[in-house]
Amino acid sequence: MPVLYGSYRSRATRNLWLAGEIGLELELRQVWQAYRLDKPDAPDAPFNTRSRGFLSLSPMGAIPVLVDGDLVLAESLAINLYLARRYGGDLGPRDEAENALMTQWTLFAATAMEGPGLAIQNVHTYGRADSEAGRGEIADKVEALGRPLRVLEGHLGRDGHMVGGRFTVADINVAEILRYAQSHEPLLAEYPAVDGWLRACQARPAFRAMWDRRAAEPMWL
Ligand SMILES: N[C@@H](CCC(=O)N[C@@H](CS)C(=O)NCC(=O)O)C(=O)O
Repeated sequence: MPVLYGSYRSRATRNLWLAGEIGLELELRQVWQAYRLDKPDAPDAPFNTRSRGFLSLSPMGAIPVLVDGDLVLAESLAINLYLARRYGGDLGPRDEAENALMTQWTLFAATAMEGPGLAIQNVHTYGRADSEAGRGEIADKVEALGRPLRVLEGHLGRDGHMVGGRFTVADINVAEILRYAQSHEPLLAEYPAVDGWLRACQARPAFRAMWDRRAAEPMWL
């Protein structure tokens, strides 16, 4: 059985959601991000991203990491593309053209949207949304997201899904990246096709099951 090293409050959500969609049994081995622990370097600290045993799997000290047989794979989006292709049936590509488009949209989201989205989420998470600096930062990041969101609005308005006219790994990868920016509620009002698509993705039972487990995981230890 493939083993996923990670936690529900991390980018492993992408992989856990996908595994739920395809009914793939994954063993989740809990790895805490070091910053979520009071004393990550203490000898009795829970297994975390600075633990020696984990660094031998992930020299970057980052989760998630997938181990499937001899394959050790980092990068959450690469893990999803691999799992979809190997185990996902129609959630993965049906041919090389779909494979290329799934890779394209995944990289599009990772490079054009993840940075600004995470910055918006951090403003909210760390309680800065009501300060002038926080509002200014959000405005900058919303502006940076304008161009990719207009591209997505046109694409989803025409096709309804990212690739192949059906729900695939590309929808999961893009939706999970866009989720960070959702913490700024007014953002998607101008993009009804993106908004409707994202809500539909997040209404799926496999997303809801992942989300409930995430909510049950403590943020800090
Ligand atoms: N691009 C990587 C980013 C991985 C990453 O930064 N993971 C975070 C959690 S979402 C982490 O492990 N941080 C470790 C730490 O800060 O201790 C991916 O998508 O897998």
